[in-house]
Amino acid sequence: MEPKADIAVIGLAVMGQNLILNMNDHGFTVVAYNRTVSKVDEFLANEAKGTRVLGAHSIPEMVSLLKRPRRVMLMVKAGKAVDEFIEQLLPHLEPGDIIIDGGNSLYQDTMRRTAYVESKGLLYIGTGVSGGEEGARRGPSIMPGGSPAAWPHVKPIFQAIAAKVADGSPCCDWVGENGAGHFVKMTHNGIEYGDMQLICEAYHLMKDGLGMTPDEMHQVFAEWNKGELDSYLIEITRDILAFKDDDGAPLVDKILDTAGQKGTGKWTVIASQEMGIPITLIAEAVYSRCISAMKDERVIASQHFSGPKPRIAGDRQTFINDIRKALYASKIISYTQGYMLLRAAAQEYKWNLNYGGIALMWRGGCIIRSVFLGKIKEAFDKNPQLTSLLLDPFFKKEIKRCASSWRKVVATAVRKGIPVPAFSTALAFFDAFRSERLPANLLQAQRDYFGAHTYERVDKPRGQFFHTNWTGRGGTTSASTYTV
Ligand code: 2AM
Repeated sequence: MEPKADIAVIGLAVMGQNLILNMNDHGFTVVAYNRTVSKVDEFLANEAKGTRVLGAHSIPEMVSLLKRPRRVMLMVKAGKAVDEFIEQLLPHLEPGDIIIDGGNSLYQDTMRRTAYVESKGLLYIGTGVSGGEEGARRGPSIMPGGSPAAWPHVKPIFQAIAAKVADGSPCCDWVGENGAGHFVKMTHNGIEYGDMQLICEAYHLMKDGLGMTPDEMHQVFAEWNKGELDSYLIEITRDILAFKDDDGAPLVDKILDTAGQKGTGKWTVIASQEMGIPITLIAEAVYSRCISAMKDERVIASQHFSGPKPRIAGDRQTFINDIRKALYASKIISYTQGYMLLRAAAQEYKWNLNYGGIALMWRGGCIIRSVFLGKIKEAFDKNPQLTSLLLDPFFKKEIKRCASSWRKVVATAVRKGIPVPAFSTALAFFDAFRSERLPANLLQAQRDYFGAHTYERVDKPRGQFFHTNWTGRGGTTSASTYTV
């Protein structure tokens, strides 16, 4: 019998199962396989009952069911499970076959695996898949990178199952070579951390500063979701605030204030440190989760220190509007920083990233999907060489429109003792970025004073380095210049 399956999916956790059902809905024949083989039969007897999905009980059986070139997608835990499956698959596949990793793998791992699998004559794709369970089932955002020759064979499946924007464009396109897809997915997750933290700071200000109830805040988020902040995360926040526990009280108030994390935010910050890119807002978002997790220490500290009374005087609606603008301006900064990171990575790894295309992939299906990303797409469509989102005429105008509210919110929060690390770091970044002159002249003097690290001068051409014997005691020898 001719093999008839279009693709195999290994890994029957919720994301894998939902992707299989989504592929099935779009007319593809999928073979399902899992390390714990009993899950294959369970899946066929339950969720996949009545579908075209085939089950395999071994890798050779799975491979025998696939059309050529064979497409095998891993939806397993990131890390060693991916390497183990690659090793198990290689003896059963042939040159030209394609291994796809759809998990949240670290981009450096994907770079290594692409080179390794290509060295065996096969093709490799590492792809971000975002949208959670619901996205995987109804249309995720898919961000594939790896071996370019693999893309034409995977494109029809991925673009069929991906989310679509209003004009029908799929939220999936080729990102770039080796680790580019996973790098873009990682950056997406970092931005997601930032978006969530910004919403939490707005909530904190409304709750403690304005003394609002969850129902009142529900109304505010419902209103915000009709304007420039229209997005999935604002929408779910609206719904969370209205959700009642069994006793009729708001559930959100009963949830312990300690945040978890799985590491993609941290990876984004590590990458930014390695590349010297200030993604300050994402970094604050990661650290805010860390502070939240120090619950026991916070409880003790709260008994030692009191702060100002948090209640904010003045017209409530006016301040709510100020918070909305502060959130919006901070969000513009966060995406500006995220795109700076993408640009630096493209340069470092020689990826030809399509920045407007990335905004389109994030426009629908994924957790950060929003109307705002449509505006980012427009900005890069108008000017693909745009170096900073802030310099796009639309975003420039928006930042200017929001600036005074943004300052008012940050200043008020500081006076009232309400922590707003993401709002305030965004504002500090903006003020630094728009400064022709920063105090780093003094910093360079300090470095030269204690370490003879040399400095450049404002009255001499760039690239000439000077050393001063600041104390009269040191020598005239400078340390060789280096950058960190
Ligand atoms: P399992 O059902 O056999 O545990 C999410 O955890 C998915 O990744 C599941 O399909 C799980 O398979 C798989 N998985 C996790 N760790 C694995 C490993 N070390 N090797 C193979 N599959 C693994």
